[in-house]
Amino acid sequence: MQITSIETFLLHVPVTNGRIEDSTHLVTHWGAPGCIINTDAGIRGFGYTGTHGHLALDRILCQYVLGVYAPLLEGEDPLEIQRLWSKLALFPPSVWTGRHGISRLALSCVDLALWDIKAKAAGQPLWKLLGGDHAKKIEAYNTDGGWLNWSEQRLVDDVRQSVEEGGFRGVKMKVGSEDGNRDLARLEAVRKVIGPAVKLMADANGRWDLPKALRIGRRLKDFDVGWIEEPLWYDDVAGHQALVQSIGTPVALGEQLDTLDQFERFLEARAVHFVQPDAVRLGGVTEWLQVADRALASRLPVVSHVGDMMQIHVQTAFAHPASNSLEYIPWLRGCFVEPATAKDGYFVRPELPGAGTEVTREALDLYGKPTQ
Ligand code: 0YR
Ligand code: MG
Repeated sequence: MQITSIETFLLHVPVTNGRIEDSTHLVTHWGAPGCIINTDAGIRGFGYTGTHGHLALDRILCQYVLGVYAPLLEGEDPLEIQRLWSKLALFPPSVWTGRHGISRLALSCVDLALWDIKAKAAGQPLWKLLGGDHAKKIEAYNTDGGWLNWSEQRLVDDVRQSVEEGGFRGVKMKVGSEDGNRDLARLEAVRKVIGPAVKLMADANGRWDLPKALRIGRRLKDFDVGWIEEPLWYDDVAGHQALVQSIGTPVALGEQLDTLDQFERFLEARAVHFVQPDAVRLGGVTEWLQVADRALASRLPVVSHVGDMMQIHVQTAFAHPASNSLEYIPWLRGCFVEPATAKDGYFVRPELPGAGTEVTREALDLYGKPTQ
């Protein structure tokens, strides 16, 4: 098989209620810049990443795929993913201009499209191609709620609905308010409404300094918080290590890390308990698998961050033994041929051949933006 051409696309899809906030981000649209890799076999591979919908940055991303990576891919065999991944990731002119950030996101678009081709060529969903487990149960916890810009009443109503109507066995809420006591009051209110059986996670999105994280972190066990996510600045390994040794609540992180090497530093330091790789911020499924294997070797659970809005991470969850639960955020669900679905608190196993990344024509028409 040969790659014949590469196209790019860009989706901007409104988030729930048009605006959400955590302690560091304000998001109105989820961005999905991506690419379609065409082959001489007629198979088309779809890959994309996830952004906060900044038009100029999203266009640079599309341009990176087209201008830098497409010429390196044309004429190549798309099934040789490891070789192509190295060819792109280690492309000599990009040594100083792009090993992280935009180049990594662009690499993930390409990598997902290549895995989509490989799985379609095999006539199997990706989880099966990777040797997954059809009988496995992937627990869904709801992340689309608990936003920091919501009042306590709205927060409480929302988690009640998630549990009673949505069937979720876990919810995540944002913390990292200016006033730490506001966070504690909201945690108390939420734990009260969901009762002791439902899992409760808290996400500070990198907002606290170590003293604040220690003060609030020590209180989290009062509300049986399952993990505190990104308590400190993203790449502060020593800070997380100190925190882990001082509070009783487990620490989760990984959504801002974009290489295996960064994960290795946290794992070596034992500064993380729940490992949260995101295939669309790392260099795709290829590097996600490396991180997940590394976590497995440390006997730590993998709970992916879903910048892809679940499509690829449902596949990797069914594929990988360390990954048994996943966050639920439905913002992009309407865009895919086989949308990721949770039912009665568990993810439904994908059945169509491919990586689950194929976008519908209708979604491209409805949410598509010009890529330059
Ligand atoms: C805005 N998930 C997160 C929102 C999310 C953010 O980016 O989706 O809160 O990335 O922390 O765990
Ligand atoms: Mg998070």
